[in-house]
Amino acid sequence: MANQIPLAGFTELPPAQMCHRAATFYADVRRRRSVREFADRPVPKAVIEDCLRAAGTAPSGANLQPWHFAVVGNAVLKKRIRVAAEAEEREFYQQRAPAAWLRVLEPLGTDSSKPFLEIAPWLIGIFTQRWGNDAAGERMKHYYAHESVGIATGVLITALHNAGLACLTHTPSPMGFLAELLGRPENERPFLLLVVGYPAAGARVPDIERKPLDQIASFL
Ligand code: IYR
Repeated sequence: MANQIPLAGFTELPPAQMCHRAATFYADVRRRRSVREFADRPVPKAVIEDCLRAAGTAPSGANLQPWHFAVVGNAVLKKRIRVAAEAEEREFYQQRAPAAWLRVLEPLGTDSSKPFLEIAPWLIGIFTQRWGNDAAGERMKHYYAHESVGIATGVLITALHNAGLACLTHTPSPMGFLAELLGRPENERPFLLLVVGYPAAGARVPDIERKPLDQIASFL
């Protein structure tokens, strides 16, 4: 059994405060929207670093922490990513996407043009490490790698929103070009590209709704 230490840092709240905090948190996160129109204003690197630290606290299979965040602020690299992503997206919208897929995307008003990849100050390429190396240098499978990276990404998105930033979970498909442009090793697969910054002045978003509680949960 691993060395066990006392659970430090857990704080139980009185019920009234617990209710208040749960309601306040919901009221805050429900304001989050995926944004596709970004301002070109800079965002301090230290904020991104702390949000990534928060993401790195996510639970993961066997605590193997099978994620890598490749952060891009460099204009030349952002341009390369835009060019490569738009090439894939043109293929997607013009040929690859089945009609049913295009139909559900219609309300979002997306197309193959992705100027935000150059305009937003930060792009975060999120990668899943499907395997790693153990202490002896042997290849070691990462369990629940995809689930773990999904959870960490959710923490990251929430941390960015909490810091007063907007983001977009962007999934140019296929994303193989990202691993290549960002020089990631062969044990990693791109999970998604998170576009981060301030919304453009007057940014607009699709008029969409979230399912109410009784449609997303059941109490048995
Ligand atoms: N990757 C494309 C298409 C797209 C797919 C889904 I699923 C979305 O929720 C949004 C877009 C694009 O980024 O335009």
